[in-house]
Amino acid sequence: MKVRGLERLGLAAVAVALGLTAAAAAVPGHAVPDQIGMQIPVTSVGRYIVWFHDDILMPIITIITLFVAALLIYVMWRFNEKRNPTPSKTTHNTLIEVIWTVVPVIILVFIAVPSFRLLTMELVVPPSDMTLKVTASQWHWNYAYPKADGGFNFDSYMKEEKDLQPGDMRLLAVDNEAVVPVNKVIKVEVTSTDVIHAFIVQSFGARVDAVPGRNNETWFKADREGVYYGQCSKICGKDHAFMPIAIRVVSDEAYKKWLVDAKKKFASRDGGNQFAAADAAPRP
Ligand SMILES: [Cu+2]
Repeated sequence: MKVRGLERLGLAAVAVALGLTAAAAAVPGHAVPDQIGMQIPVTSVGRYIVWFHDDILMPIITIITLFVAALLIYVMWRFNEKRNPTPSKTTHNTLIEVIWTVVPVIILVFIAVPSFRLLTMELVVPPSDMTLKVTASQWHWNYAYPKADGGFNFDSYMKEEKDLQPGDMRLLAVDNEAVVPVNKVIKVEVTSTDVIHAFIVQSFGARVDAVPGRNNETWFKADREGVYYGQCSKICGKDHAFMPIAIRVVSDEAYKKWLVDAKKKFASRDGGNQFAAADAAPRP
């Protein structure tokens, strides 16, 4: 990991000020208690997001904040009633007005370049190896696999506290995880059956709204095996906080092995496969 000097310094100062213990180190896949900062990214898009935030935005934010704070302190000291009993009547200063208009414009144009690049990376789906159809409902997710992989689908519900096994994370562990192969471009088609939900997996840098009657797309290519968690990110009703997303990224062999079992386990659900129509009439 790159040392993110300015950010570390800022966070350390905040932690000291609040009397907190040092921030916990991030781990891939989920947040940990006391963590500050983003989850460890495992896709190119995720890494770009973290780079954009840590190396571009944070330094700019820090410099502007320190500059404005210094100006305020100087003004309070230099122009207080004792030191400056007769205030000047100045109302305009063309040079300063031009500077405080042009400099923010330059900063915004500078930020726009990586920002639009990131948008392009997120929105342009590269040729995909596999399509996962994700359907949100109040309050669970359904994952449908393509016909080539068995054409089955299954619901994924959060595990109740009484069902948690050792190692399961409360509010994140689910009964059926979505399993995908590592180093493969996975196109995710996202929709909803009732209200607007949002599919987001932080470590993938993937986020897209699940809108009833609409088919939204996102994609990821995870280059590290593991379980990656996300949560519905649109307030979607009373159990909004209890519909986590769990994606297990495994090797090709492990994926094929999982498919064999999953085909049997979820075979009875074939009838509900949302891919049936899509397979019959492929989109251009
Ligand atoms: Cu939701």
